Amino acid sequence: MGNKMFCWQCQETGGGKGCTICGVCGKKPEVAAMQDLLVYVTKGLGAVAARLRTEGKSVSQNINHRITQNLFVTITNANFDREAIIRAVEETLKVKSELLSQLGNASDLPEAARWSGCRNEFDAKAAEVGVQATKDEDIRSLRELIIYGLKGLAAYLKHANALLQDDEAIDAFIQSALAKTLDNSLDAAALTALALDTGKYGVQGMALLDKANTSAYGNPEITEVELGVRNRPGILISGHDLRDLEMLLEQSAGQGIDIYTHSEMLPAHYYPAFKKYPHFAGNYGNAWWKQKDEFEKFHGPILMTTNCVVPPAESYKGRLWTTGTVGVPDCRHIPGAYGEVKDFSGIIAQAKTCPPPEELETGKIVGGFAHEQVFAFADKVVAAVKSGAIRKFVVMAGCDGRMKSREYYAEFASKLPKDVVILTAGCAKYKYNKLPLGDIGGIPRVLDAGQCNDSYSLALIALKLKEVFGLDDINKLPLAFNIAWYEQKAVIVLLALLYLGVKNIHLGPTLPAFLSPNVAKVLVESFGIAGIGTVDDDIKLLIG
Ligand code: SF4
Ligand code: SF3
Repeated sequence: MGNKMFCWQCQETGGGKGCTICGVCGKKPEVAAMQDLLVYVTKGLGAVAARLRTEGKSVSQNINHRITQNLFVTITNANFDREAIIRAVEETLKVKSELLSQLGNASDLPEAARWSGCRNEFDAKAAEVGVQATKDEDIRSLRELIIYGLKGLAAYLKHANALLQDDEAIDAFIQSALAKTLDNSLDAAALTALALDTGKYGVQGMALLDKANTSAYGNPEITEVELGVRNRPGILISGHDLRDLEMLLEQSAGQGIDIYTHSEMLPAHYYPAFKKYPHFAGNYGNAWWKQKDEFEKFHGPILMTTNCVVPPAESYKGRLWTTGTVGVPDCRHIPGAYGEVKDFSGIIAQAKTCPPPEELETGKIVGGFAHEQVFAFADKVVAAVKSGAIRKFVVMAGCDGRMKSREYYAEFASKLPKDVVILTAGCAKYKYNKLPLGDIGGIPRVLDAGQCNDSYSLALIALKLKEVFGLDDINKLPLAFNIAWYEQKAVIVLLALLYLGVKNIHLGPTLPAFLSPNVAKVLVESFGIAGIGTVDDDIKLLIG
């Protein structure tokens, strides 16, 4: 091996192959090592929990949550705090040893399930258990595809859990899948089947989160969101956790400050429940990768509830706060376990001492086109398709990122024929949601369903259209998929779409480095997965 680290889980991985000296995201080798170890011990805990289940014993909610939180911690741009990750490893080893004592015979479990060690042994162990510990490139590729899908699924589950929604079947699946990534008897065919099964639970996980969000906050509705700023100090909240936003809005009401959303928190404005707060001011800035510049100009404190956080500049480090699975060394962390009310008084107090944000832009954008809202005007959409006013829909959901090659998506959106509608979700939309793309008979040409997890809404909309048009196959709809990916939530969305039978998905700006040539071949041959080409060629190919 000889590498100081090896990580290839995101689209921006070093040289398109793997980060080996330091992460392009800013992840240092010593943090990467503890993330590798956390994944390893979490696989071990999953294997022990899966065995307990096969023995007919119960697995507590605490264990379920520990596993999903650990996986979430290791997602790209979530946690850069080595100490916090070490504590997670220690806690995992502790609960694992308690569970092991409940098992009759554990000697046949994989080594990850039986291993224990103390802090001074962690680095040596981490060096043995990373991605490259699996020698066969196809097995390694499939194991990582599954693990990254599980990380994305775990993230979505964690948000549902925060709203007191659990689904034991999904946790049981995650645990058994983790165990299977340790099982050397499983061949490529078995692991390919497991990857597709992960997609099935991805759909279930996103459905659970959809239910959690809409039952807590109502169904998203068409909403205009302010892009400008007010003249009072503010707190900027980023990431995907709506429960954190709710608590922050409640605690900051009437305090002389405003709350602004950033990046993936923008869709919070679409929920009826948050509209009652007059200090919920608008959305500030763009996708995650511009945060260094934009956080500087915000002047007030920033709360990161999930990924994507970029290691901050010294100039605003003192204003960056984390909570949940996010961690940044030297930044303040707001604790709070499942079901607890977090205390945001510190960040609110800091906000009051700060100047108001600097204006980045003015105007409004519109969103809120989640399933119920789109179903409400389905007649109009169907009529527009039948009359030919809408020729096609293109799903352009997913992630944004810093690579220049992503300009492709802005160009693709602007060059699309005027009778094509974009369906989007996730932070990918920032490449085109502020372009003047107009509407078709009152239907905006960019329909934003929400966060990346709300890609579930796009799937429901597609299934609804299939039903309305009386089609037997989702692939017969006038619908193309041109998805931008960056981190592991996009991996679970992709696996979910494959499970739903969607074919010919274009994935860019590059295909994952973790797909070996043989695994990529299976995805191309069985599902028609393809990369992207030039904008003009792809418009011809996808729109005709
Ligand atoms: Fe590199 Fe991406 Fe891993 Fe960060 S998450 S170390 S950029 S592959
Ligand atoms: Fe964006 Fe990180 Fe993926 Fe939720 S905030 S989509 S990249």
